[in-house]
Amino acid sequence: LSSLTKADWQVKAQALEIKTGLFIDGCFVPSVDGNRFSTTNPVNGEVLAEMSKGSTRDIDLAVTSAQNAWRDGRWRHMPPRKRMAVLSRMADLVEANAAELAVLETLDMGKPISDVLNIDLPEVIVTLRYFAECIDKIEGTVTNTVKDALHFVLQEPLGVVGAISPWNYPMLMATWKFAPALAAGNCVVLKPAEQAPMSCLRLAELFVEAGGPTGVFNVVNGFGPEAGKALALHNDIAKITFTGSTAVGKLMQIYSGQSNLKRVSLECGGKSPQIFMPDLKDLDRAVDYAFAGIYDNAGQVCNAGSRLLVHKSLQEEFSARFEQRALAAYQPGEPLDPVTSMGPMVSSSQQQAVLEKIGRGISEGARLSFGGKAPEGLESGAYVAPTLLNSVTRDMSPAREEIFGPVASLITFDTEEEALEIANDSIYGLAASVWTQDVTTAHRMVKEIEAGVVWVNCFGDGDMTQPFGGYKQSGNARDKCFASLMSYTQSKSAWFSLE
Ligand code: TXE
Repeated sequence: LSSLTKADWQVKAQALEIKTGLFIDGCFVPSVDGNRFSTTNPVNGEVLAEMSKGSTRDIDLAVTSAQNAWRDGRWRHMPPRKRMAVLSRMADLVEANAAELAVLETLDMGKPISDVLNIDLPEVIVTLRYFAECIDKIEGTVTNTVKDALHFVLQEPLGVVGAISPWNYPMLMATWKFAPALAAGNCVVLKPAEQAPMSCLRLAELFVEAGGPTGVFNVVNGFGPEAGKALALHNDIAKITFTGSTAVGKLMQIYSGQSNLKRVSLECGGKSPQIFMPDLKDLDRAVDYAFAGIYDNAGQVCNAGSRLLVHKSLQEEFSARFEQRALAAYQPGEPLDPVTSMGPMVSSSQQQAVLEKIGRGISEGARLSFGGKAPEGLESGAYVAPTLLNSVTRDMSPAREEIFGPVASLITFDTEEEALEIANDSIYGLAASVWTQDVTTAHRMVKEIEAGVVWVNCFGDGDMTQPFGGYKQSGNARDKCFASLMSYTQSKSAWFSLE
């Protein structure tokens, strides 16, 4: 696929067959009331498809389908190696259908096609393979107890899991949820984000094509306050797994309390600091990570490294190289063109929100180094040019609020203590990085930073063994990793009297 040109991808986009129904019980069905919503291409605002719009009744149908599958055990009682084979085959099918999935994602969300091919899809595939491989590694324990008893602890699936996913990595964020949930033996109802509803339908269909039983994995598109809320309030959902804004994450906990006290796992927003200490080894390398950390996916990343905490002695050189290198690497363009490294925002409302937040930062005293507007020639799309706000202080809104766009805020510091104080002065705590050559400084700072992920001398690197999730209001869950799989299980203690 790497040899395809923009024209080739445009031909594929023209020929695309878009599934628009809800995926319930292994079939595409219209919503009960026949309602639909338009999904649009953020490059030009054109309507791509009229998607079935699920509401409470559709969620009920999907949950019933998943409950039936759960009760008759068609998935959880399938031998572990067979379930492993299904998820592995699904990974193979994702690979085989990569071109189609990439076009769906690019058209719907505006993400550059080369990002989908080189980042999103390989990660979807590795996530499926990793959790497939984990299936027969789930073990219980036998505890060391008194002579007249035998005590063992089983890890069992929860039941039907509701997954609510965001639009920034539509397939990948959904896969981080449904893959471990399915691997643990649960059934799933997924509610993707309404801004990018197309690709997850195909994933669920590929699960069935791979030999997954019908009813085990259902997808209901629809709006958050209708379909999402109905799912989170449903009494037959054992757990809600959510990625999205902190505000909606809080609602999830309320919905749980208002219904059946379902488990709630949350992966929410961030305001991640990238800290550049004065002794860092290679400024160009640090700068390259710094701008990739904020401009990848046009900044629509929960762990985006949106606060650049730069030691005063480095500021001038850092800013100059950042501008020069970032603008060479990130030029917004047509996402179907394989050379494009930055697409539009997911929607024009997201674009407006980002531009407003930049304007607010400037009115509070931040200095615009570059960007800050829609790039020239691309005004008809939801684009925001890569932006650097300089002279930001910790009380200004760009230092405190998630912008979720390609906007870096540069804040300077004098001492390690001050850097840590600024880094931790946030309601969020998803990720952070520290750049230093001094191993004791690095260890000290890793310990002091309030974040679920801390990178040292890099940003965003990792693999499937890495727990991904936040401290504080960035959430309470950890995606990826074996522990994530176990969070879709519950323990059962079996105590045998031997007397
Ligand atoms: O997220 P929402 P939005 C942040 C980012 C962004 C902001 C708003 O700052 O600018 O959130 O984005 C569903 N009951 N992140 O509005 O609303 C919704 O349909 C049940 C961070 O798109 O949180 C979607 O499926 N569900 C982030 C999902 O929640 C509801 C990714 C996320 O939507 C609901 C996305 C409700 N009442 C945005 N309201 C990250 N951490 O990666 C909405 N939803």
